[in-house]
Amino acid sequence: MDAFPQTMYFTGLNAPVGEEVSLTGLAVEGTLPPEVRGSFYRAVPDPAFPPKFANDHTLSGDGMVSRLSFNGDGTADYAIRFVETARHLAEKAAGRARFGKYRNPYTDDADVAGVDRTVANTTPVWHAGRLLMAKEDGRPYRVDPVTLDTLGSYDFGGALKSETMTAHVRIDPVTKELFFYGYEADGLASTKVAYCVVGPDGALKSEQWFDAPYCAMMHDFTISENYALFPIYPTTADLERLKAGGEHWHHEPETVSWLGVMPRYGDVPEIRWFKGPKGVHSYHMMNAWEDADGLLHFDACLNSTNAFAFIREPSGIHIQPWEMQGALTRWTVDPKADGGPETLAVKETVIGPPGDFPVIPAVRQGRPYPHGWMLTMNPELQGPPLPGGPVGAMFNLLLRLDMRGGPPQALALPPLSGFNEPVHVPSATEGHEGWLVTIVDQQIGDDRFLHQAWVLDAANVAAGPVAKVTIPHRLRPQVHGWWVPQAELDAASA
Ligand code: V55
Ligand code: FE
Repeated sequence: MDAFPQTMYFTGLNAPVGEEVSLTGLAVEGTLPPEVRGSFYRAVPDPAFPPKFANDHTLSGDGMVSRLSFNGDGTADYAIRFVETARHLAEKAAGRARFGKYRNPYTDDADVAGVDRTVANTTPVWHAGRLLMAKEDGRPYRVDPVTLDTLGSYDFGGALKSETMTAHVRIDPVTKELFFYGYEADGLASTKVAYCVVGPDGALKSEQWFDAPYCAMMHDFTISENYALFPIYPTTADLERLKAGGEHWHHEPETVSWLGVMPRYGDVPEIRWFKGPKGVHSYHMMNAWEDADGLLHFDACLNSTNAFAFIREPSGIHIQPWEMQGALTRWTVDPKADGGPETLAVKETVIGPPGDFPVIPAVRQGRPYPHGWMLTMNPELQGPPLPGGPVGAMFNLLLRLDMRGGPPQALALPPLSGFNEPVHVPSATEGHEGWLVTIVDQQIGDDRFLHQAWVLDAANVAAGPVAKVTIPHRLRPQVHGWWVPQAELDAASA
């Protein structure tokens, strides 16, 4: 196309920006807690060129990596750069899009066949002193955490066999190991999943492959102290459809979901499959944990269908956004129960509201957790939400959930404002819940937006921000972010 399509994916807050900037000395208003010292990295999809196809969407945008640094002297710095993926460089060289549909290389220009087509646009992952920009359709790109220079595609020093690595990794707070998987590990529409454990030194310790029950969009997973848990929801891929130039994903309302459970350090033949309901889907899990009886609890932001219209519609699912049902949902299983996939099933309990972008403190990963935070839509909003993001409307209510049954706490935004996913910043003070940092977007005129970073007391989000930084540049909605404390950045560059 000669111009960006005038669809919701490319207009308003979602209008492409594509400028690389570096701004220093931004003023922090309010009282910045001294503990909020470090960098907030964000993955921001932003297409450098109009797409080949008019029905393109947010998930195809070139990855940009952005850094908001809190300097410790009352100022902040902000920078954003493209990840120089092979794909971005190939398109820049031609001055136009050469790669076609989302995750369908059969729709690419012939002369880019074989070029790595990932856009590294989903999560900045920090582990063992390395910053990786990850997207589930390929291997991550390593980026310099200070300059944001792209250092190249990353395969754990040649050790990784999988062609893909998920954007949703889990880090054990005690062992500091990195747990991840790659699906479609050996190619398009494959059922092969690579389950990987990386030591605290960054060395890949194990990579084991297994077959999923079918090729599903496996966006996120969880670990507990003793298990790895792989959810399979029926958003599926088909090689023949891809070869015919179709969409990578169709959602199948009549197909069952599964939860695969294996001992974290076990062998893949030990995976047990528990049946879940038909047709459901979740992008993000809050956590998983084991109780005193050895039962496993798996807490996910579950929806009655796939949350993305660009997946539902080609699947023939025509419903309005408000017809979707969702809830923070717990699946409980007994990992030691007798039986096989014919008899084992999850026990489902609703434990929270609809919404997405669940956040927990890193120290609670895989453990019981007293509080969790997530985003949702405010049912009492007196005015329009802010159009933007991949579903077309930005979340406008931040919730702090008491997982032990106490009342939730909320921070509501006014009409035409939205939250991006917060990151949690730990506190060194015993008993302090820490802080949240989140970018808030507000529409202040026709195609005019105010973008601010808000710092919130995690225990008291309802009080509103304790500190704010206005970022004097157009920001596109982020996908995910990561907080890196200054001490870890200093240690990595030493
Ligand atoms: C998601 C995002 C992606 C993707 C697949 O938010 C799923 C979910 C930004 O890219 O490729
Ligand atoms: Fe995600």
